[in-house]
Amino acid sequence: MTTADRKPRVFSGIQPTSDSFHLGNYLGALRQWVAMQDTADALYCVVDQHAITVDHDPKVLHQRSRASAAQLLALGLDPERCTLFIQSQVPEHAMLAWILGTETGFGEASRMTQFKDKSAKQERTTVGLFTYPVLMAADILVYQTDQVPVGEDQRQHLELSRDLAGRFNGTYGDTFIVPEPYIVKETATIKDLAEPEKKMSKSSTSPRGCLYLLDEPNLMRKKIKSAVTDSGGEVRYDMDAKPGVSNLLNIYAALGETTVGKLEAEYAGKGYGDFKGDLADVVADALGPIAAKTREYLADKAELDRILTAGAEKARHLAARTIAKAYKRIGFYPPVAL
Ligand code: ATP
Ligand code: LTN
Repeated sequence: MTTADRKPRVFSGIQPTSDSFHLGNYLGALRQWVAMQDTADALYCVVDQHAITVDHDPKVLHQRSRASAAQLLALGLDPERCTLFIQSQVPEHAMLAWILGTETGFGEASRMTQFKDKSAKQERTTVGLFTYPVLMAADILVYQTDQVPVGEDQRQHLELSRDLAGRFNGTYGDTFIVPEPYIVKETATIKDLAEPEKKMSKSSTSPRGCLYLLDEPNLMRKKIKSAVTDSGGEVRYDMDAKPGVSNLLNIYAALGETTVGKLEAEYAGKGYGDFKGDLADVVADALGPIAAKTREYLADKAELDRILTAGAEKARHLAARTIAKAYKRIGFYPPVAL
């Protein structure tokens, strides 16, 4: 079979670092994950090994990995149509990360902006946080991935993955597919509702800035209605002059299955109040049901474990093939069977 005959391989990951995903995760990445199940051979991973690169509590991490998987299922991932698993259940990621670390320049890793941001916020910075992007490259390359759906903030990490694949292939012979980023322009960076010059993030300093998928619908409404808008009451898209309203327009267009242009026309002559009131309903209607569905998946522990184990087994089969190839190219002995 040639590349043209088969569905593209898609891989992406999300960290279990909060009790709930947020609207930025959803519009920037997770919505694409759901859609790509039908067009691609998709693998999705809860990357718990990335989550320990900052301080963590083992019990909380374990619980959040489970809650993350349940949310992904509630959002529409279907284990019959994609492979969903937890990173630590597939040791091949860490095996490849070691190899790729030896291909990564120290200066190259030092230029990663996420490392600079995150290490500045930590009391102690670890080698693990520094090599985080190398593990991410391993996640992607170990599955011979064609496309990686992520938000804009991950573009630099993807560039590193591409460089490492190309470098390894150049030195040792063709081993890895060089992956492409899949970033949807309109929702590539959803902004914080209270500080629209920053990206929406769980580490938002304002309690109303980040809209969580598991928030109560009334809280979602409140957060939208209290979102910072700009001076001048006009509902018009201009990311530089009106970042608050423009961010809300992007959110509305994405969740309401419409376009920014149509929304501008619809709200011409109306104030921010009407616009935000309607958007509050759109958000609460679209995201409101996710919490109950998540609780349902969490209530059946045995079934959730079954889904995740089956996913990890499928993923391991694929990953082991790449490891066998890479080990041979490097001059390693093959891993012994247990
Ligand atoms: P943090 O809050 O520490 O920045 P995070 O919310 O970005 O973490 P991740 O697990 O790092 O969570 O990201 C998961 C996915 O969500 C990634 O593909 C990332 O690009 C995307 N993403 C995160 N925040 C946003 C955002 N504000 N807009 C668009 N996409 C986002
Ligand atoms: N660093 C990513 C999470 C992540 C990831 C990946 C995304 C880890 N491994 C592989 C895509 C592909 C982030 O979203 N912060």
